[in-house]
Amino acid sequence: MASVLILNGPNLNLLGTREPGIYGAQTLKDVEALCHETAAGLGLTADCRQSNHEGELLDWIHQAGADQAAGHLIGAVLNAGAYTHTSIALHDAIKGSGLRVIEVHISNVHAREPFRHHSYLSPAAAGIVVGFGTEGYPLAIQGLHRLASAAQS
Ligand code: CA2
Repeated sequence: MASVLILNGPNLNLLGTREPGIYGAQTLKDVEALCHETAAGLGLTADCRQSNHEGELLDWIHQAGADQAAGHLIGAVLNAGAYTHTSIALHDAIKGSGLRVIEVHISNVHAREPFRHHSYLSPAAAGIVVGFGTEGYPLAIQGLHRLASAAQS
């Protein structure tokens, strides 16, 4: 069975513990359960990971590119947190690995501080889901599945 990789970056382990007005009340565990359920409905398994370390995210993206090329993975849903706005390294990893990535943000970053308006990842992403709260994750998995299926046919 093919899988979908769900990557969450820095501070997303704090979901549901603070700032519910911005990020909602669901914990990361709740979000991951939603991803497992969505993936199962599409005949996929979800591999959910979170890291506060840029290098670990880079390593996972590199490996995922190889897994996608081998046909084991349809791509990744990536909420890179604040690295979205700072990391040329993540941009280069997505491009260099060939990984199909849907960029997700729980909040509508464009309605927030100006420093959140620019993403280094968007030009490398296959799609973007922003501002749907944690429902953005199932939406991104569904969109990724459709893109991957279309690429096969
Ligand atoms: O809206 C999103 O999903 C973000 O990627 C979340 C990042 C933020 O830096 C991006 O600009 C937008 C922050 C994740 C931190 O999450 C927390 C959750 C609860 C309490 C504190 C932080």
